[in-house]
Amino acid sequence: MALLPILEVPDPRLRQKAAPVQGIDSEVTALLEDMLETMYAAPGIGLAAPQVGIGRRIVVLDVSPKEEERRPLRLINPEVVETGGEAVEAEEGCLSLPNQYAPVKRPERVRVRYLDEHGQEREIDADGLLARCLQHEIDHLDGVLFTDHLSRLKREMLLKKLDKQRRQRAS
Ligand code: GNR
Ligand code: NI
Repeated sequence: MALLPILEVPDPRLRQKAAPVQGIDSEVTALLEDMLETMYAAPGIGLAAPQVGIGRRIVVLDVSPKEEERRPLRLINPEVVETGGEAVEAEEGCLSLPNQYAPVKRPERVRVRYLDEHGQEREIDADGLLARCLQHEIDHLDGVLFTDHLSRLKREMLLKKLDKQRRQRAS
């Protein structure tokens, strides 16, 4: 197991479209475990492979509120196959934009199809935080960040705050 460095904006690797996983070998299963360890340590509720510099369609996620009751999800080649409900707005953050939060409007429900770590095809029907996190992570696989869903003004304000925070930490 290993902690992986998390890339932050404006790293261009966060903007590349990730490639589908062809076969689930020991390299992929080791990466899933390293990503989970990295996500829990951050701490975060999701992590996509491009955030650790790997351009593959791999996501880990755990939205369970209690540290003692971990519910890790390992998703390979995940895709949203259906959305439902209303578009709902809720606060998002991202480990690649540390300490920056903004409300994002997304469909309330999603059905996601993916391969599990054994290569078995599965589907999840999600709402609430899980639905939001799944959409946020699948966006990362396409080089999309939550700030892309904001108005230009809100995005620029958020990026300015990130910049200011970095300059303050540096001095
Ligand atoms: O830890 C995270 N929290 C979060 C909160 C609301 C919506 C999405 C997320 S995902 C984020 C971790 C992360 O950056 N995943 O890509
Ligand atoms: Ni993120």
